Amino acid sequence: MKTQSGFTLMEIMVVLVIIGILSAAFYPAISGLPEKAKVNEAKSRLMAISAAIESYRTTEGEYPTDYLPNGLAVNSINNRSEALFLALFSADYTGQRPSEEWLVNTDNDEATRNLTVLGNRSLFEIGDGWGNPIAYFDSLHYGDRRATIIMRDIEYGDEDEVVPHRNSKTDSYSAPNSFQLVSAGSDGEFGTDDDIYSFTN
Ligand SMILES: [Ca+2]
Ligand SMILES: [Ca+2]
Repeated sequence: MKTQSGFTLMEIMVVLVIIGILSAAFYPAISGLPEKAKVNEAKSRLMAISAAIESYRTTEGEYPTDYLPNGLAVNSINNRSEALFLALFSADYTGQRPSEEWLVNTDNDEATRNLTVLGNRSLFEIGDGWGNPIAYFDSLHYGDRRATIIMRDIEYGDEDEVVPHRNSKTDSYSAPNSFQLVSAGSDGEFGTDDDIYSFTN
């Protein structure tokens, strides 16, 4: 009498169906973890950068400007974020700084001269947990209503615009006497629900 060895087609199919059900059940939990960790990472970066900005104000007497010095930039992309980088990494500034590991340069540009402690002319931005520049607005310039253009990383491959946040009920600017930091969040797009702010609305 022959003994049957191996699996029948039916047995294999049952196993595949079970694997499918288990994957579907656990996928959201597994895939959600890195995103949640990145959101938390972005939030803690915004807090650390905010603390550095307050430190700058304590030592320099005013918030870092979000305007680049005249003639320094070669393009008009990421300028306000780059101005914040220049202020916090200026050779003259000795207060608190964000981590150098957070620096990105999504438009890959250089300044016409070296103004930072890093010893090169790279015009960095401070990035969020997804490698996109964090937008910075100095309250002195909210009223310009000029949209800052932020180049997102090459994975998204295009430009985006962001304006200072306003309270939806009163239409007045949020954080009216200080500054705003904005991360585009996990979707890499400004102006959507997952954006992360340095202030509470
Ligand atoms: Ca840049
Ligand atoms: Ca977003």
